[in-house]
Amino acid sequence: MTWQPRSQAIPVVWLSRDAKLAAGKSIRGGVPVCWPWLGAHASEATFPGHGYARTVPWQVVESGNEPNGATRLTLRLVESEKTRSQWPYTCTLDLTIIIGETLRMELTTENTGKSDFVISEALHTYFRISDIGAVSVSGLAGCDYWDKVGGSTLKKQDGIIQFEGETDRVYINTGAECTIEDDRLKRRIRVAKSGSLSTVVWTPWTAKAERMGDLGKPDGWREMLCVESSNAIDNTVNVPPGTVHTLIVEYRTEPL
Ligand code: TA6
Repeated sequence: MTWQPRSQAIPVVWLSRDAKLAAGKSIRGGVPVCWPWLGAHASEATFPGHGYARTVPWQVVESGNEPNGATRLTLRLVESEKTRSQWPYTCTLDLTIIIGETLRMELTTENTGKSDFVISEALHTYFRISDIGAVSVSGLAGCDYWDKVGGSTLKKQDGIIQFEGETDRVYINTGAECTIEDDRLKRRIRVAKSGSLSTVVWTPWTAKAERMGDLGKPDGWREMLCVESSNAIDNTVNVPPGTVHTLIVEYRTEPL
């Protein structure tokens, strides 16, 4: 739900002061696991947005210390009648978190059944920034993206990303590392990834933040920015029987 390496005076992964920690409710902040679909379900309007993984119980299957002193934790999604009713496939979903001066997360889908299935997914990470008007994101110049604000339009990124309003973009066909440049906090956050060909960049801005109501009054939304390593839209992933697919992120900070 948050991450603050010892070298940092404030968290790198943000948690809303109005986050609601209730069973079945997604947490506003941290790293929501969006799986086995990102966004609305393709056909079932009653199924939860961003899949069910982030609102069902997980169990700890392994924990330990890394040689460099980091802590390792592996969680496994617990299947149930409910999950099987929304996802009729035999599979496991594990999340390995290695937390220390860097934060590494490995989201592993294993198809233990007899038929292929297709997933879309994201580690929907909320990063702590000084102010949305003072940061930029580099690394996606030249990439195609679906602009989700006011519909869905395919565009191409020109240079760095700066923010002047609601921004909700799915960059496609890119394995690129992104960097959040934060002049006021004098820090860079590097967002490296593998097993991911999409990156979502999102800020709700004023009106959507008001509607959502859990980003922290009066303008907690200004202190966060989502850069989500994902596989979505053109980059959904087919997982054949007996195979494993892993999406990996690694976050680190650097002084600016
Ligand atoms: O990843 C961006 C997005 O899809 C936005 O459109 C916004 O809905 C955000 O996710 C948060 O979604 P949530 O279901 O957590 O409220």
